[in-house]
Amino acid sequence: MRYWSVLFGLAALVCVGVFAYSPFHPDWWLPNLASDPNHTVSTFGREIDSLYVIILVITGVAFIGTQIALVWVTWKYLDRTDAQGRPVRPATYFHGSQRLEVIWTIVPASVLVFIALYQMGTWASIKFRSAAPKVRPLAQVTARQFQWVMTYPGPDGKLNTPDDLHMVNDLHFVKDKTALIYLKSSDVLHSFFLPQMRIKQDAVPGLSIPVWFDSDRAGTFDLACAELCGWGHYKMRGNVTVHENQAEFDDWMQKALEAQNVSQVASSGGSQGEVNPR
Ligand SMILES: [Cu+2]
Repeated sequence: MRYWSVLFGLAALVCVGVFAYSPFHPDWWLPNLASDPNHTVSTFGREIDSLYVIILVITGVAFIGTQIALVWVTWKYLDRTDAQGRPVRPATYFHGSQRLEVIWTIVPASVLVFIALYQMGTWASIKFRSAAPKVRPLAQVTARQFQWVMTYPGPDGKLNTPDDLHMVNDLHFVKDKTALIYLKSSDVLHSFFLPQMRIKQDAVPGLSIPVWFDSDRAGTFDLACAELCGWGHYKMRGNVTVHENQAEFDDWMQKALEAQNVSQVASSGGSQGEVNPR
């Protein structure tokens, strides 16, 4: 029976078929806006996507090549016996092939070196501190079990002053402007993940890590924690709002500050020290 070669062949065909179909189905491909599924909103995202596609093509060619070899070998060298139950083609034993060993070491090694060198520029512009944009920080984001605490500088433009705005799981920034945050963790490792912007950065206790990103579309996006950080890991889902322009952002900030001040007055028992009769 050539059962195994048929099975391996079919499995490989299904895999290749699924991959070929995925780019045409928004939910199966890389996360983008539902209204514009073929557009990646962030500058780095487009670079990351092209790297991803290059790696996918390399691994795809290797996958198809090895699957064809596997199916062909299992098909051709089927274990057959004659009427007396003896093998038609006795097995031969040999001690490897030095030439093959050298080839299949050098080829993957050169591919890996190529990928390592090719992605260096992108990596540097996304992750190196020296590449961090010289802009006013948008916020400080502190991860903790199990939420994102966002602290925005208030009207004085400085962080860690009494007029700061504190939000939970709610990130806001402006379209076409690079947003710079400082990422912290107050307990364990978390990972700040903006899928549509293709940004992922670990939040490490004791470190304040600059993270920057942008979007050329306004709208609402996702924030997730990409590091299993405890039982409530799934709760660390946040909302990202990209505002159309600075005025819209300022408007939101103004309203949020007012709401925060109202709740502060209420929790301190009113401005005259009256206690809410509840
Ligand atoms: Cu987490």
